[in-house]
Formats: sequence, C-alpha cells, structure tokens
Amino acid sequence: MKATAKAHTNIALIKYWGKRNEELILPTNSSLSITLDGFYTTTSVAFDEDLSEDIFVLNNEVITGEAYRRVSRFLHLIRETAGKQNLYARVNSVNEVPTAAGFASSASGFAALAAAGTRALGLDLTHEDLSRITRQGSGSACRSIYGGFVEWNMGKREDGTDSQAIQIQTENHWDVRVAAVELNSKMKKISSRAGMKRTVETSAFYSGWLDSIPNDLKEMKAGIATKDFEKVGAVAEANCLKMHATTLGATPPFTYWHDSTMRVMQTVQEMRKKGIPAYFTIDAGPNVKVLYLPENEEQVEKILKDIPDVQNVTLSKIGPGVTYL
Ligand code: 2P0
Repeated sequence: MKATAKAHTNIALIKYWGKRNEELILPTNSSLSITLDGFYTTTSVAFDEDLSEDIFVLNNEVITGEAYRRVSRFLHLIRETAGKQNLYARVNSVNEVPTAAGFASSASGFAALAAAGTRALGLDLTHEDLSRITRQGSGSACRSIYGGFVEWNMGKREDGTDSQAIQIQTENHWDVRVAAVELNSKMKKISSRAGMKRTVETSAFYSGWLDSIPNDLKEMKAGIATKDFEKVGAVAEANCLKMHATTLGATPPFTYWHDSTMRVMQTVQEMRKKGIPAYFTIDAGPNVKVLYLPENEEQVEKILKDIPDVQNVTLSKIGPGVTYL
C-alpha cells in the first residue's frame, strides 16, 4: 500500500484560463504545454490502517490548513475510486521546483501525488485515466502526466469523463529550451484560481479569448509537427498576450505584470530584431519564461541576466512524464 512517483512541472504554450465547472475542474478551453526537465516533485504515499487521518509532509515540514485540506480532498477522490474510503495515508513530498525559478509547484505536485496514490491502492490506470483524476487536484497538473508536448482536451461532457490530456509528441521530438526568468517583485499575488474565476465571470474580453483558441491550437500543433520554431514561438507569445489582456477587461481589472515583466518582454522582442529567435510566455505572476533554441543558449542567458531587476535565470530542457521509483 505504498508507492513513490516523480512528476515534472509544465509550461503552457496555449493557456488554460477559466473553468466551466469548478468542482470537477473542467476548463472552458483546451490547452497545450511542454513538460520541463528541470523542475519536479517526488512523492511517496503510504496508506496505513492505523492512521485516523491523512498526514502531509512537504520538504520535511508537516503541512496544515488549506494546502493540507486540498491534498486530503484529493486523496479522498483516489480512495473513492479504489473503493477504500476509510484508509488514510502518509504523504511525503519533496519539491525540486525552486521558488527561485518562479514556477508554481501544483502541476508537478498533484501529478506525483495522483500517480503515487493510485498505485499505492493498486489501481491499474492508463495515462488518460490518471490524467483525468489528476485534473481534479489542479487543472494544469493533468498535463504533467506526460512528457514532451501535451494537449489537454477540454472535453464536452459535463461529468468530466472526456476531459484529460494526451501526448502529442515525446520529449525526444525536438530540443526546445525554456529560460525561467525570476524578477525581483513584491507584488501581492492573485492566485490563478481566483484570477481565472474573476475573468470568466466579468471580463469584457473573455469571449474574444475563447473565440481565438481553436485557431491558436491548430497553428501550434502544425508548428510543433514541422518543428517551425518561429511559428510555435509567435503563436505562444500572442496567446499569452491575449490571456493577460482578459484580466484587464475584468471587474475589477487586474494584471499579473510588473514593470520589470514588460522590460523582459521588450528585451525578448529586441533579441528577435538582432536575429536571435526567442519568444516569451507568462503565467499567473510577474515572472517570464523565454523559449529559445539550444544554439542560442549562451546569448539568451547572458542578455536575460543583464536586465535590471532580474534575480535569477534557470534553464531547462523538455522533460519526461510521470515515473515510478
Ligand atoms: C496554464 N495556468 O495553462 C495556466 C496559464 C496559469 C496561467 O494552469 O485552479 O494551478 O488548480 O485548476 O492549474 C494555473 O492554474 O489552477 C494555470 P487550478 P492551476 O498553465
């Protein structure tokens, strides 16, 4: 009744931004990501008949409060799936997702928890089944089940039975790199959960965002299939800008950008004018991720590190899906 799994974080090139069902975590649009090699979570789950409640230890610290409840609720879903409602678990998680890199750890965290938890209870699941369960812990986590290039199909059904991720290409298809640029920013954070909810409910631009997704997905998939970096980069950057535009159309309006966020965006666009193909994307925070090709790594890293307010630049390759240890 014990298992250990490792899962990597991912970065969306076509963003997930909004839910049609908050309970089941069903998205309003399909999304597409790459899994990253550099950042991962390793989680052991041990179910034990002597326990009267779950225990969650993260980086050697016992976790309580909302983070604990979220993990325990998710374990309950796994217990229900396995038909073992009254069995509690000891969860031990280690995050190799440096906060310095500016990544959220919920994607790798819930993917590793889902993989270890389901295996510990003897469930024999396909990757698609596992992705569907993982989705209910955190939406973006359902993409981290797979390595390489991954699409989360939003699905049509209201019970969520067709909303899961699939792999489009493995991590060996194409060597694209990502630089995670962490900025020196003390902005108060609006969680992605709260930010997407406000946007769906109030943004004047939300329908425009949704209308643009099918074509972005089509172009992105064509770019990945033909390894057309300019196309992949341009579509990813434009999709990110549209997502962030929706937040400015919300009531009350908000943005995740800091002035230094814009400085990095401008620097990336200037790199292109100098002939270095590089494109940015940004999630629900001020930090920037930059897509580039291996032959430009040294130049890109140096230029990014020289920008004022840049605290850290962490480089990553495309990584694998869930593995069991
Ligand atoms: C993404 N983000 O596609 C988008 C782009 C942030 C911006 O998925 O509420 O932590 O747990 O489903 O997955 C972050 O949202 O939200 C996210 P929940 P999640 O990567």
